[in-house]
Amino acid sequence: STPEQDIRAFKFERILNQDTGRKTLNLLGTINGLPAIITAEKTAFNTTSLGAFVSPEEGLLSLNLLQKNDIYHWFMGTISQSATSNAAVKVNLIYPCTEVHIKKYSAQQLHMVVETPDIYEKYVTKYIKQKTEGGRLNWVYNILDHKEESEKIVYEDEDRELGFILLPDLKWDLVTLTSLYLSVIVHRTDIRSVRDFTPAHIPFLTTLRSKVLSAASEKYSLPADLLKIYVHYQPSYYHFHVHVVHISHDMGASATIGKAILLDEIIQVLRLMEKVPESQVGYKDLEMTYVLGEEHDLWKKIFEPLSKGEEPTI
Ligand code: M7G
Repeated sequence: STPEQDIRAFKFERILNQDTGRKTLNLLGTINGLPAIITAEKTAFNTTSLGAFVSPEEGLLSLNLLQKNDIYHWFMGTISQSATSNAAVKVNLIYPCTEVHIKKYSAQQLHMVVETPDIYEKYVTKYIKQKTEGGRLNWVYNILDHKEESEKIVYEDEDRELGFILLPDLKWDLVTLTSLYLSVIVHRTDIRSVRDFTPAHIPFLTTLRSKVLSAASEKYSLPADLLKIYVHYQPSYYHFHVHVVHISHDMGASATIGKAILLDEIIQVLRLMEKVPESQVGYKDLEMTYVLGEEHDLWKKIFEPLSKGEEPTI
C-alpha cells in the first residue's frame, strides 16, 4: 500500500496531545490493526505572495464578519491552499509506531533532572545502549547509506571519520524559509551523544560547524548569523546529529533551555577542558541538567526511582 492509502486507513483512537497556541495535534490510532501516530501542524503563512492575501481568488476565498465595533472588525475566513505549493497543514505519520513514540507524543508533566557523572555512568549509559538497538536508528542508516532521502541532501562530506550529511529535517515543510529546519547526521558511529565528547573532538566539531554554516547559507541564500546550530541532550536518537534551524523559528521545547545546547557552547566547554591537567576529562564529567517528561523512560526507570531514594533497575 502507498503512504497515502495507509494514512486514509487510519482509525482514530484518542488525542495524545494538542497545543492550541502552536496549532498542533497529535493523534493515536491504528492502521490495519497496528498502532499509528498522526501529528498535524498548521503551516506558517507563505510570505512570498502577500500581495494576493485579500484576493477572493488567490488569498482569502471567503470571509464571514463576526463582529465590528468602532474601528475594530473581526472575520473568519478560508484561504486558498494547495497540498503541493501552499499547504494548510503539515501531517506526519509514524506507522507502525512503538510505545516509545506514543509516550514521546503524549501530554505529560515535565521535571528538571540533574544527571551527575555518576548517574550517567551507572545507569544512563545502559539506557543509551538499549536505545541504539532494535532498529531505532534504521532511518539514520538509510540516510547515511543513501537508501532514503538522498535526493534531498544539501551537502555531504563523505569522510568516514569527519564527514556528515546535511539535509532537511522531517519537521521542515521544505518551503517556508523562516522555519528552515535541517539536520546534520555524521558518518561516524562512535558518538552517541554530547556525553561522548572530549577535547580530542574539537577539530571535528569546528570543521563540521563551518562547513555546515557555509553549505546551508549558500543553499538557502541566508546569512550564516540567521541560523542557530544546536544539539539535544537528551536526544531521541543516539547517533550524533546536529539541528540547524532558522533563527526566527520558534521551536518551543525542542530549542529551549533544558534540552538544546548550542554547538558553539560545546566547543567552548571542550576548549576549557583541554586546559585541565587531567588527561581524560570530557562531557562525561559534567553535571547535566535537563527537562524530562514523566512518560520518558529515563524518568520512569532512573530519575523517578532516584527521587524516591530507590535504586534504579535498568
Ligand atoms: P533528536 O534530538 O534525537 O530528537 O533529533 P527529537 O525528535 O526529540 O528532536 C532527531 C531529529 O531527527 C529530529 O529533529 C527529527 O525531526 C529528525 N528526524 C527523525 N526522523 C525519524 C527523521 C527522518 O526519518 N528523516 C529526517 N530527515 N529527519 C528525521
